[in-house]
Amino acid sequence: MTEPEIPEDHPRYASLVTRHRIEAGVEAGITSRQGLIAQGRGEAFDYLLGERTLPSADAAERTAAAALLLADHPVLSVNGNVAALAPAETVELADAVDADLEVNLFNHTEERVRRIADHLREHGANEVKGLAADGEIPGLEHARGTVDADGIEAADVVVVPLEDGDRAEALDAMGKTEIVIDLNPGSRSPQTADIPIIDNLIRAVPNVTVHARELADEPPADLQAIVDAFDAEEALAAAEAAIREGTFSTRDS
Ligand code: PTJ
Repeated sequence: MTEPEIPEDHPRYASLVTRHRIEAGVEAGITSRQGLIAQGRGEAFDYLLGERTLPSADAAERTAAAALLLADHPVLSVNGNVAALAPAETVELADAVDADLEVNLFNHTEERVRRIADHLREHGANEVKGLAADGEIPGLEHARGTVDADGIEAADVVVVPLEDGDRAEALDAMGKTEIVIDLNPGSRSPQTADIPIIDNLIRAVPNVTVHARELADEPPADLQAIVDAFDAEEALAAAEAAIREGTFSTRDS
């Protein structure tokens, strides 16, 4: 079924569209097959969260916008799932906060980096980093630690959606401000993050953009106050509580 054929009033419309995009991403050589499994895990957590942006996630998304606007060199890291699920939205966020886009893959192949970069350009990106591969994240073996020297290696703030725990820890050890988008609050990546966003990527990315546009003219001191007031532990705890205490509504599968 192609995207337009899924009836919009289907109770699981958003989930079906998402699945279709991931499937199409695999077929186009953009998303890894492991990306399908990652998507399934994410869906389970999203279901438990009620497939909504929690108030605590919205606060994290606003804080992420403030941190990105304050950054000297922000970079949005794009993997195969991000490219399949939200290419235009990711390009739009990069524009709103003046960030670089860098393809950075867990299962790295040059071919897939190239395809993802092309895909982002088709969705409006100008420059896409990730092909130079002349930098490194120290402490990781070559393929998983390869980045661009003037991209992620030089960044002060990085957005890493759906990141592997080892790499999130290694980026943290480099002293970067890390913004992680992940539906699992128990995952090591959001637990390592300065700003964990426990929300579905497809809701989180556009909402960070909305906040960035609202905050664009705020003085740096006010943006800094938003960042300083944010409590990462509290955000993780709120998401975990919502998952553990949420009422299971009957929804069509
Ligand atoms: O394209 P590559 O090679 O860089 O590979 C990307 C994946 C995602 C396959 C790779 O990084 C991976 O294997 O990730 P993990 O370790 O499975 O972790 C994925 C995390 O993302 C899990 O905690 C999921 O719950 C979460 N997740 C999955 N889909 C979404 C999500 N979080 C937010 N939004 C989603 N749509």
